[in-house]
Amino acid sequence: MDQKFFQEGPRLENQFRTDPWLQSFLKEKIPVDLQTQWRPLLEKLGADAGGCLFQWADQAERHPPTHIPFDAWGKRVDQIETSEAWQKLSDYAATHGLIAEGYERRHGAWSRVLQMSLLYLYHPSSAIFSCPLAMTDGAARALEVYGDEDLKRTALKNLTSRDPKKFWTSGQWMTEKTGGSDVGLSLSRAEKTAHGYALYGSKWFTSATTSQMAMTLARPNGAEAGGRGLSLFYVELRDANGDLQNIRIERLKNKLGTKALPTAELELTGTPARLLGGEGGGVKKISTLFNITRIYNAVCAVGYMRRALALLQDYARRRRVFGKLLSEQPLHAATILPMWSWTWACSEFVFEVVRLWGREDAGEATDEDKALLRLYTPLAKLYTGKKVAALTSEAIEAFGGAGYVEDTGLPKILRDAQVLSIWEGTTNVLSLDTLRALTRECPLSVWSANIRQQAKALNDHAAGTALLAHVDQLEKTATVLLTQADAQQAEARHLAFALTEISMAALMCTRAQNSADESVHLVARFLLTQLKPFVAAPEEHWRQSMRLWC
Ligand code: MFK
Repeated sequence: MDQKFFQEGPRLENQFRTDPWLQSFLKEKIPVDLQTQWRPLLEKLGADAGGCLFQWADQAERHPPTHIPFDAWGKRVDQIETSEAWQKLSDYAATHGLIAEGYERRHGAWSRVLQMSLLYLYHPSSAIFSCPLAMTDGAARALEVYGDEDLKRTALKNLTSRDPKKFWTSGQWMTEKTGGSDVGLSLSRAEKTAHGYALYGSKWFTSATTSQMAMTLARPNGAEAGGRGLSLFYVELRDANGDLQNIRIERLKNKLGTKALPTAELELTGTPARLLGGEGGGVKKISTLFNITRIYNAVCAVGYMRRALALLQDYARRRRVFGKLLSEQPLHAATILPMWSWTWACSEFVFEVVRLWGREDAGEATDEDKALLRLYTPLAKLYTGKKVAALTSEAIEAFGGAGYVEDTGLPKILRDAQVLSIWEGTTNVLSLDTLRALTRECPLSVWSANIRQQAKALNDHAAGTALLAHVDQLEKTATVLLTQADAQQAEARHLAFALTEISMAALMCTRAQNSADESVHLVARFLLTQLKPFVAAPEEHWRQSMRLWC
């Protein structure tokens, strides 16, 4: 071999045009007139994801935010400086309607599908500007639901603006030292003032601290303990002079990844706030936000899975080893089979959630749609959060040593992907939320009836029979499990995974029925091979684990 050999690195072509799943989904699931209307915008996002967005994201990563607590004369200023590129990512998001598209509702019940397709293309080249966008969208929805007319005319307009000069982002300050998971333990207090409320307390994880506003929780004096005693508040960070309103920034977090995103610890020292939707019920009210950020999380996860595979596919077509291109090696093909299949399955499932969300937003959701949206939101978040970390790990391994070297840009994907199983609720918290959904808004019978209906409509009788057997098995086991407090908790993750995989298989088999796309058929067949009967683990195992290892 030539001593001057240099391996060509992976290139990113137009990320819309070259995305087999998104192209196929658009063609087979979206009304034809909308496809025609959407294509130019998606083409642009796809081109920019491998162009200007990619470059800005790289610059933003190279110039992470800094916290300047004091000015030269000792005055406390608490500035967070971010890069120019970070601002460009924000401006781009506004101009291209990354939030606005969901609220203008130009495409009726399909608006969220377009909006989330834009996010899917934008996110992997955004240095996680997608995180402020997620919270902004959640806040916009919370203002639609709980805001008064004044906030709808002002803050909501800014959050959903396409004008970069008017566009606002929002923070979501939920986590305190007492708990990211058990939010009801929050210690922040709200005192009534002549003009509203003043908030006091520590917020331990506040991302997008450069936002103009935030949604947060605090307990009014005398309110009961727990989540129901908390209230939801609207906060504007700065006054008319640009000074922080009784907010001290303690420090920026030094995180494993998401380095361009400013995440800070804050102290609220009498921060003026407006109550949203009356006192109490704070956890319930803020679930309006976090159910949206969880959908964003899932869209970002499949966006990252796609990005890892785009890079790997291009590389495998350039990398020659043992006399052949990597792309021509059977072991490579076998290795990427599950990676591609799960990416398709996850993408299809996540966009089913988005479709249901769009129907709910447009007031077109049936009771079944609403119930499934409630169940599928935690499932999509928890399942894709886990898969993306495993898949990006496998993908960087396929690059060999290059995957472990910072300046290839590959390790960053793995680091950033890891946050997706943590942020907005860990896998276990989301598994418990799945139980909550099953005991309240979406009884198991609603889910099983939906899957049975899909299975019975299949022309492929073998596939239909297999799906029915898995639903029967799951329902039998889970019905008993859901009557036992400890056992249902112990099995919650296992149950959530099984529900997701059966739902994905049904979705892909249903699509395969009328699909001309070979990949759809391959993924449907692959998924059927992956389903395992849902059997609860012996209780003595986790009880012993608790005794020996907890
Ligand atoms: C991207 C870069 C990021 C940078 C790094 C970030 C690192 C991570 C930082 C973090 O801390 S992220 C963590 C964010 N935190 C969360 O996502 C919260 C996780 N915890 C939960 O979701 C818990 O399940 C929950 C706080 C909701 C449990 O609280 P409770 O008070 O014990 O719940 P409870 O009593 O079951 O429910 C209270 C009400 O809310 C009930 O309604 P009612 O009042 O009508 O009875 C529930 O039905 C309702 N509810 C709870 N979850 C819901 C929901 N309603 C709809 N959807 C849900 N998901």
